[in-house]
Amino acid sequence: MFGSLTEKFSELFSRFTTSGSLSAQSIESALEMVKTTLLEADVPYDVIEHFIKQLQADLLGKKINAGLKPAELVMRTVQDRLIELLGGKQSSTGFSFQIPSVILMVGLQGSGKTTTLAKLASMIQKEAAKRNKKRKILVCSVDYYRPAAREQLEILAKTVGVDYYAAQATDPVAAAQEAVFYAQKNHYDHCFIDTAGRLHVDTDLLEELSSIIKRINPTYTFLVLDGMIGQESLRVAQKFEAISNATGVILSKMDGDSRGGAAFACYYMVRKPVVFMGVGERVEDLEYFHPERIASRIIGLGDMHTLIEKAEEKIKVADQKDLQKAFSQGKLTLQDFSKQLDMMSSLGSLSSIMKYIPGISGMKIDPAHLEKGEREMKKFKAIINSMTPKERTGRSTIVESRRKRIAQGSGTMPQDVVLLLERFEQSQQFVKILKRRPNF
Ligand SMILES: Nc1nc2c(ncn2[C@@H]2O[C@H](COP(=O)(O)OP(=O)(O)O)[C@@H](O)[C@H]2O)c(=O)[nH]1
Ligand SMILES: [Mg+2]
Repeated sequence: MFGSLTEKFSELFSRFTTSGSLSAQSIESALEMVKTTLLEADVPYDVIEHFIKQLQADLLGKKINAGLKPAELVMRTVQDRLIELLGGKQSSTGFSFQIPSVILMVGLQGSGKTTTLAKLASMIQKEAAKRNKKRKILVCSVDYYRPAAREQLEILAKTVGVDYYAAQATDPVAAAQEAVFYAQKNHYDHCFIDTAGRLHVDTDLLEELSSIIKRINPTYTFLVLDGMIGQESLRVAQKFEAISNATGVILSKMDGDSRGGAAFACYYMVRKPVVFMGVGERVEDLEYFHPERIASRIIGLGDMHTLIEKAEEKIKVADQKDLQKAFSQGKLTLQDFSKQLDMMSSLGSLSSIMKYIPGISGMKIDPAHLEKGEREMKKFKAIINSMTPKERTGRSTIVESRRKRIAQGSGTMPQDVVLLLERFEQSQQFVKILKRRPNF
């Protein structure tokens, strides 16, 4: 996501570790590098100027104190200024939607409004479920320009389990009004309105949106911007912002090739915080945009907070408990080992987990290595599945002839079975060591 930015920033800090001093000259050359990095990430020039000037003033005025190495000082300064640029420190609980509320999605065609709407609805439900609550959600599309647009939302509504409202009116303003009335009458907690976009911002579109906003007076208006198109999306945002007084921005498509420029400059250019970001096509691919965590990711410090949250969400409590039991008893079976592998893969591919881990996020890792790791995990799963329950729980030893049979049964080679058993052995050792640690 912020791959190349992270890589460059990590490189920048490592320079200071080796040189060990913080002279005016070393600061100058470091800032030059920051500038190039940001230009490559498609950050608008005036945002870069502003950022560099701030860093310059901060760094040149600073004295090295005994406790802090130059690299750490530079890193902290960049981190502080970056957090500020991305929208400042915010509450760590993320965004909470008031009840009842009307939520309007605006943006260009293809920016991701409809998909993001479904993601938000799903997120609201999940957050409520964590507190044993249920939310009544209605969604409605007033896109009368693309024939399939409303159908797309209807299908997504089914997928996430919320109600879809098909308006009688075919005029977008009247249809939006109708949906909001229906939601009020039927006591919905949240009513989402999806609007039509255009390929470019034109007066027709802006007038239509203004009329909708005047008529329904939404509680929240989210401006959805395509994170992949960098600077261009920011110009679009400025035009939308003039009419919509949006609550905030949602950057979509921050997975893939996004160079991060839009995320970097959005708050400065549009004066609206980025609240969420889309990181994939599935309904669960939505994350809060915490400036502190994003700054941390960009400068290569990773984002353990988000990784832990993902883990909590994706891994079944029962599985967590089983493993905890295995750990506390200091005994791990192949069955548990297989569960661990499942947990890893439920979090995503190795490369997608990596970016959250401090120190690794900025590193260039050979994709071939990662692929090998993923292939190995799949093989291990298949091998464990081909074992008998007794073998899986360690009640019978796996002799050579069984190794061959297991390999055949799982479509692997006998040496793969040996490798798995070795890895498992290491894991067992690890669990024993953990058990010896107090407070575990
Ligand atoms: N990779 C990726 N694709 C996305 C994301 N958000 C939306 N898309 C895709 O972008 C395309 C346009 O999305 P859509 O919601 O229909 O845009 P709309 O015209 O603004 O309603 C669809 O193919 C989506 O699957 C995202 O966060 N990541
Ligand atoms: Mg749409």
